[in-house]
Amino acid sequence: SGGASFRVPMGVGGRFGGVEFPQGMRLLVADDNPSTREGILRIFSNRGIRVLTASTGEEALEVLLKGEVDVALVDYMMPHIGGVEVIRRLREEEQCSERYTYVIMITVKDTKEDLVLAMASGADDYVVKPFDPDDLTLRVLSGTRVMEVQRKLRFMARHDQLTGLLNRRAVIEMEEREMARSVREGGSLSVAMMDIDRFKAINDTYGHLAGDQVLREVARRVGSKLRVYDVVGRYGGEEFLLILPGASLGDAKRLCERMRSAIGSEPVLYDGLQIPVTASFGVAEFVPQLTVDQLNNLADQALYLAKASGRDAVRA
Ligand code: GH3
Ligand code: MG
Ligand code: MG
Ligand code: MG
Repeated sequence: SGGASFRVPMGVGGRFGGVEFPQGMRLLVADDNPSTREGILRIFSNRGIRVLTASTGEEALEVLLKGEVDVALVDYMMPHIGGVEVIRRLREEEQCSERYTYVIMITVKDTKEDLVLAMASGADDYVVKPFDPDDLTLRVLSGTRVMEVQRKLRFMARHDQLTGLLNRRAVIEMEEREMARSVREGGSLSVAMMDIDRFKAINDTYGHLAGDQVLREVARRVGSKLRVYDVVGRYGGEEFLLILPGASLGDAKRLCERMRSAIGSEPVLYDGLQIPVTASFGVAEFVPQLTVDQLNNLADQALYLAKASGRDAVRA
């Protein structure tokens, strides 16, 4: 087969040249044959899908394990690490994450045994060389649809629907990641627990829908004061957890002061009502050996001090 394994088709992109892929999709083409790679690149160029290439199994695996590819076309026959092994290792890694890559095996082998082996190793689909560009386009399209659903589900699993912030699980995951980074790189890390003051009274006075609007607006005001690397999530009902990488205790207190003042700066408007709102903050600095629970407990204790001091306050 060699260079002839891929014939440049008439009118590349063919009848399905007008196919629209979901936005922001990334495609990996892993094949040791340069002309196959070029042929596939041509099919998908200027089609609204970003294409990366790999010429060895090792390279393919490196790209795939970063989890940044949506659909991968993986050649069956590559020297050293072949396609079956690439997919097998990818699937192994994916078991301990919430990521998934849609994999299409490219093969010249079309005996049942080889296809069974490819699919059993974790491929979602296969194409047989020499393939028809329209056929390949449609199979990739089908893969991007699966990945779009996966993206939506992943987003929903990590975000709070009311405020659009990270949810409790996702913000704790970020906290764990930043704690590990701080241990590794020795940088400062602080966290803050923030809680809206007398929120029950807001619900009781103005109604639950007004309370929801206050939650959304407070989330927006906090978000507007965050630095690029800061993260905020909805930790509980009207409680938020802030992760502040690089911030010493003093930095974190100053940051929270800015947020506190932004939250209380003006009333929240809802249905012609003006609802005054304030929040209290408890700040804690991470030191190695602390667990997530211990760190959050320290922030919680500081929050209690802020509440006890009369609320609308920051304490460490
Ligand atoms: P404190 O200043 O001590 O924090 O008083 P508080 O009233 O804010 O604290 P408490 O924990 O007693 O009340 C929290 C209230 O938040 C109770 C609960 O009904 C309300 N809440 C929790 N989640 C939501 C939500 O999603 N929407 C609305 N509207 N209310 C919520
Ligand atoms: Mg090959
Ligand atoms: Mg409260
Ligand atoms: Mg509370």
